[in-house]
Amino acid sequence: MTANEYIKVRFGRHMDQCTNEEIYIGLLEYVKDKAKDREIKGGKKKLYYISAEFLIGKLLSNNLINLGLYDEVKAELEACGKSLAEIEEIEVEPSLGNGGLGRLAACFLDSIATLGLNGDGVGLAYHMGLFKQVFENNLQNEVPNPWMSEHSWMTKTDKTYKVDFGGFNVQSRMYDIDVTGYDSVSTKLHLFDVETVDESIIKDGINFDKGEFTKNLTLFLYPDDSDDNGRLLRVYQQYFMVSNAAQLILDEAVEKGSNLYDLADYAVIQINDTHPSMVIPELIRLLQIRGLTMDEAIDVVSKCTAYTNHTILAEALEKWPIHFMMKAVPQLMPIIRELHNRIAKKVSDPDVAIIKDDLVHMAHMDIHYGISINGVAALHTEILKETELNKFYKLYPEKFNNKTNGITFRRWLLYCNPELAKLIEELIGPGFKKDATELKKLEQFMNDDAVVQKFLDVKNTRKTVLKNYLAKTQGIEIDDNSVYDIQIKRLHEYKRQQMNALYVINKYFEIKEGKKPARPITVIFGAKAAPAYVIAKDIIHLILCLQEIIAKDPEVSPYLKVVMVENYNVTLAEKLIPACDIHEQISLASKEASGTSNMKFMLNGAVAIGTMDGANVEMHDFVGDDNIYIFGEDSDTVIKRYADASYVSRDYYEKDANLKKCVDFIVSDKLMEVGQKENLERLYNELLNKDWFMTFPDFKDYCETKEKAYKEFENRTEWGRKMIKNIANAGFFSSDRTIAQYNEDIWKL
Ligand code: Z16
Repeated sequence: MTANEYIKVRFGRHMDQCTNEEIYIGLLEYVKDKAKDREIKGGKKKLYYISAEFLIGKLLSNNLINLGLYDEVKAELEACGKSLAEIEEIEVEPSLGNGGLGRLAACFLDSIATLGLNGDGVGLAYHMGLFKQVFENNLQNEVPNPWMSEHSWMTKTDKTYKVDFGGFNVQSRMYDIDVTGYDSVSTKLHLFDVETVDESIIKDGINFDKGEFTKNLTLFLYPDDSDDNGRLLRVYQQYFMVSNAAQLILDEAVEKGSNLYDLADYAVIQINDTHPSMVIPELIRLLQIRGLTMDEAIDVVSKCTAYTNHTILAEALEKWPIHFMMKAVPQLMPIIRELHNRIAKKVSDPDVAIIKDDLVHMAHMDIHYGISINGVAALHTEILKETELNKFYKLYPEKFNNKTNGITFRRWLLYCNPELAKLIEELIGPGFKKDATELKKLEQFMNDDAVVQKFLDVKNTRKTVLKNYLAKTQGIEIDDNSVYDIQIKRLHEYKRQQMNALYVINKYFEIKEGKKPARPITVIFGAKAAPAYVIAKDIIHLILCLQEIIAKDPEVSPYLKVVMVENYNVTLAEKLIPACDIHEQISLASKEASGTSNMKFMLNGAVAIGTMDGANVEMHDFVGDDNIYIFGEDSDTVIKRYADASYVSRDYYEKDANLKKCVDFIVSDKLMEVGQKENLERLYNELLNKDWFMTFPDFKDYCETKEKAYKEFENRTEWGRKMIKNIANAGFFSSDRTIAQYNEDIWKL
């Protein structure tokens, strides 16, 4: 049945007689039906990817592509005067993640299904996604971001579980979202919810009553990224997630014939950051209830779980106070103590203990009682082994392994950049869609100027698409003849948006002094700050103030434009990334575990300016010095600076007149005209007295490297070759490769 026929049956009318809403609902149900037809016939062993976040993005087009229906449906719509783009606008993006970690989980689900692996995601059905960001008076405000509606990708199942907390219990319900593999099977994302959640307790912005757990349990996603906001509610959420997951895992194993002693033949669990770590004691607890001894239960569970670490930032390695655990999940504490005692008997070093200073170290539990621990890029895994987790590495060298992150090429090329996908297919055939390494074949065209021109043309097309999109959706005008220089990621000091802002100030002064750039520059930012992260919000304030000042300055505005897009999310990323010329990957070396937008930009023919950090290091290995702009101190230097506490930001400020001038501008009268004194002074003082992420030592090199990049951008043909080199070498960063490696080394499905 075609979509058209389906809609006719559903609404009793032909598509051209339906409203856009009706067509959307019709297509949604049509896709769900088709996905069901492809449901994987489960093998014996199954992967459970448990994650507090799945940043899946809109699903309609993605599913149509993966089901092979995209062209057909697009044509059917066009035949009755509709466009898929306008139907898509009706879909609300489910923002069930903060950033990289959640988006990675979504890319992984796509690849698991595409590779035909027996694996499901397990997470929470937060009623509100991550907050919606609105700008007012050059400041970030947060408002709720509801996304659930009557017609959604979630299907209510009849699975319900009882989850016990200290003093009360709740009944859960499982909702399923189909995960359609590309030209393959479909698997499932299971999201758990409680029926007692009450959206009416939300008041002014995103505030709500923190005490009423039955009403707020799955109300909000925690708006943190690499920041541990040590809240009791988070423990409740995490336990709710893993208790449901553990009950589901045991049920499914038993159903397939497990006697529970052989659970590891039926289930492997990937623990995404430490958020799902309580699945270990919870499974042990449930196995004891089902008749195993403590010894046996520990033995069984120790063969089933694997842990992924996504950051070395200490504040993000969760440590829960025992009194939190005793209040929320008292039934787990005897088990955690037992797990602790067994290790303490063998290893006396308190640094590897599970319980220390009345805190439960979740990562320590994962490492001692799991089969694998992996980092998310080569450098990151080395840092874990050599410094952060060195004592564990010495205990269990065989458990440590690297799995460099990846992205799904379906969403991040085929869907978001159809013009580029088409050009690639014309040049090397369609094989790259299933085997991303085939992109390497594009290198043969690097010296063919006519082909190079086609890549430049595609980029220009996408730049105009972005220009029109921003005009329509955000009321922002940009010049599509300018160079688009883009930094989009969560706002965090270690990612150093503040350094980019200082560069903007530097450029502002240059233009004022008569040194005009060869071509206008558009510096685009997109970033949400965690609502409680004060300095991050001050950095947003600075950027918005710069945007206003420069826009109002007729001497500067023809040459420089700053744009901070509002409410940066997956949908915006899909528009920004294909249009980008230069992308900013400027974290302080050693701090960005991997980064994944860097891979998306590379695949779409943008050239990076970046530090030797995270996956940038591997990108550099692939494309070489001429096709990526590397600057700044390396991770060894940075790690030493922290170790000997030798960094004094004020020294740099006082020795470098240009840097001083830029930093002083933050608190200048000019900025105070549009900004808030309190915020700007706080940021200024932070940089001058702390600058914990060392922007000052890298600033000069950063400015010089950017000048070099802008200069080389003017040689259009040479630039086009750089673009091709990047695209041709992006194949390694397909999440299909990453998932194949997880399966080969850890899951063994
Ligand atoms: C997150 O997005 C990441 C790490 C973390 O501990 C928590 C959250 Cl919410 C990010 C890393 O910062 C990033 O470098 C990495 O690419 C991404 O996780 C996926 O691994």
